[in-house]
Amino acid sequence: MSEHNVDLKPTPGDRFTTFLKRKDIRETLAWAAFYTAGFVVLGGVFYTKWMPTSLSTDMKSIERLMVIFTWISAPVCGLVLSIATYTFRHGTRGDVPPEDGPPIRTNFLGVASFGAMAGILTLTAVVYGLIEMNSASEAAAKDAPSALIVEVTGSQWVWSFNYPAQGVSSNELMLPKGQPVIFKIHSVDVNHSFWPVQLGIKADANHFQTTSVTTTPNKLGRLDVKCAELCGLYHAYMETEGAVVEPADFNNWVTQNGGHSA
Ligand SMILES: [Cu+2]
Repeated sequence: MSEHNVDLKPTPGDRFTTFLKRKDIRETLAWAAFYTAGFVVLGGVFYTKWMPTSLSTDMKSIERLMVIFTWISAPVCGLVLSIATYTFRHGTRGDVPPEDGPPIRTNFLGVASFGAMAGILTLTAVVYGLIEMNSASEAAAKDAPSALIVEVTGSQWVWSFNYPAQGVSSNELMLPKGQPVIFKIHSVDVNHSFWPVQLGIKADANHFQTTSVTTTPNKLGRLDVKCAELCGLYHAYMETEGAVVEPADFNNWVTQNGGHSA
């Protein structure tokens, strides 16, 4: 009877249990849990604190997206870092390298579970991104009739803004709170990228085509406008400021700059 038992091959479950009992695997998994937890906390608690102030719902949804993507990538990053940490702590030093371990690419369970995990995480990211994008463009279409039009021109290395309905041009981006705004963006030379940081939007500024992007500022505050496309020697200095202000203050600004309230 006992001889029979000895001859039985271990089931996949048995092999997995033995695998989990190994000292190196336990240490690696402990490190993986530690790093994963670290990235989950980092993404959920600190990222949003370090990000610029949010002055629109688009910026809020970008923040949420960053947090969710950080959480999705946390276990992958945790696993890679844990293997690196284990190797670093126990790696052999000296002239004679240790013998290779068994190859992981022939381990069906290992390859299948890694593939499935990567697939599920990537699909989650893609689907979530598409849903966010769709709801943003739905909102843009709904807001279009009441929107303020701002023509944005990128040139080496200055941003300029034209408000056609108000008859005002400026190098600072002034926006009234609560009104949807459509940016019509183009470049007079090379490719730039229009990035009003606190609004959570970014769009290419090209020479031969006008791109447009829509958002609604929902909070008062300072705006930083930067170029997000490497566009030459002074690319890093291609920035200007602006503000989201009360509608009455916006109208005053328009009149002070020789325009008329639309
Ligand atoms: Cu630029």
